[in-house]
Amino acid sequence: MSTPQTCRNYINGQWLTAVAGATLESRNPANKREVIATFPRSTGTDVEAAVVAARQAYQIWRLVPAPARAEYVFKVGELLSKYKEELAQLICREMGKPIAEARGDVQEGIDCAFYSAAEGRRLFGQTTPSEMPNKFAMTVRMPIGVCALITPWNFPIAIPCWKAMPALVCGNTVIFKPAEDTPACATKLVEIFAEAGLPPGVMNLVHGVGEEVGKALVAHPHVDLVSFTGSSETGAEVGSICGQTHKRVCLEMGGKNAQIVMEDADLELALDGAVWGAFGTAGQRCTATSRLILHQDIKEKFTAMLKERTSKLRLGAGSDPNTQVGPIINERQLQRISQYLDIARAEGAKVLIGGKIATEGELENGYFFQPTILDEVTPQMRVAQEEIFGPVVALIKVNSFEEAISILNNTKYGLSSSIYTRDINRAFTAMRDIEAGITYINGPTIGAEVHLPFGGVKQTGNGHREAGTTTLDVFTEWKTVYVDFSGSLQRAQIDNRK
Ligand code: UN1
Repeated sequence: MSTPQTCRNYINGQWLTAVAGATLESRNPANKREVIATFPRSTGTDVEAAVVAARQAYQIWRLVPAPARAEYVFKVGELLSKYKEELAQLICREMGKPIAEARGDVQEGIDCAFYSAAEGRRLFGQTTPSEMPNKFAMTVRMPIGVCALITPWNFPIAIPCWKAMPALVCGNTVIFKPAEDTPACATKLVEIFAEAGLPPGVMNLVHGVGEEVGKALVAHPHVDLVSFTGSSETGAEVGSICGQTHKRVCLEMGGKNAQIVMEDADLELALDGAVWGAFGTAGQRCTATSRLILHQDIKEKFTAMLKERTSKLRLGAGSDPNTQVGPIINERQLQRISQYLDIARAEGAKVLIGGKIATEGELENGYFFQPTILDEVTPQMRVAQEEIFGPVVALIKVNSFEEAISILNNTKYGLSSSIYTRDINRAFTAMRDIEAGITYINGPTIGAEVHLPFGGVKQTGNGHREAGTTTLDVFTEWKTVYVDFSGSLQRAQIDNRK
């Protein structure tokens, strides 16, 4: 066990302890005795200092040409590549995901850096003809100001990158509030931004508890935008506080993603997708497959195949290259998953495999939950409606394609979705009729790429899309500019009409 790392806040280019001095610690979820890091339990005073720094820096940063701003982000991408292995090992120890997935988490950050940096030389606006002669009209993107980025622990590098990189290229300054479970990952990431040479105050980091630091940031009158990824419950609070002052807010929240397997599907392929979608990252992705909607003709066969494959999954610490399913992030989440199993049993679902906290051998030292399949689930059950965020998948039997789509849509969420079929007509009909921000045809519900829009419909989000070019609409405001070069007053809607 190595010595715990001491994390600090990063405000106005300086590494600082919290003014009130209290600290918290993060632990290895595969070995709860191992403290990974201590970090400041910041208060409103630290938030205030970060907001002042970010506001001041904004007045300079917004005037740096976008291609020059983007060069810093490009440099961050290079440094992320340099430190990829070190970061992946840290993710493994602090968040718990298997090492290959941890490398993927960093890779997503690298991809996002190069994609966002290239946008610095575009940030396209529009020109549009005016209705008046000798008048020019254009629409340009303007930065918004100080952005608070509140991020979860499940992608401790990728998700902060999705937010911070486009925010900075667009000319905003940033205050990053990472999840309490992954402060060391966040600190290393901000060290990299600092090493890239960003001017003081452009990127700030404030550690602490969501209820304290997150809330103070969201409510602060000089924070102009909040970008939040997390639970729907917290997202609703964030949204309502922002609503009081019409603060810009981008919310990415829960999912209850389903994979449909039709009777004509390639079952081996659908099986690979289901196992990866449901149990990858131990089901702790907002895009995780938590429902499998199976056509009655293949239900029995597919269920047997799934059970067999699930029984062979190797649970363990993420640092072990043989591990396929890592730990659950903390005790609270582990208990939450366990409670959903009690609910499932009480509702009449059948636990086909798994269903318990795993404690065999070394697993006892961490927070592990057995990969679990719930059978005989009906669409109204809570386990078919609520996000569990663990390695638990619910099987629902259907008689037809139409029923499959209707059950898939029957939740308050709408993030990711998937259908396995060889029928092109059904594939396109599904693409049209599924109510979700993302639909995969013959692929699992996880695995979004950074250069495409990411987000969901219904209660998954509030209409925004991160990633892709759509993220620019989150981090900029449109300004419409009219230039009248006629030298006289031209009255729109009046002087050009008889
Ligand atoms: C999340 O779980 O919040 O599509 C993001 C995926 C990943 C991102 C997941 N690229 O599964």
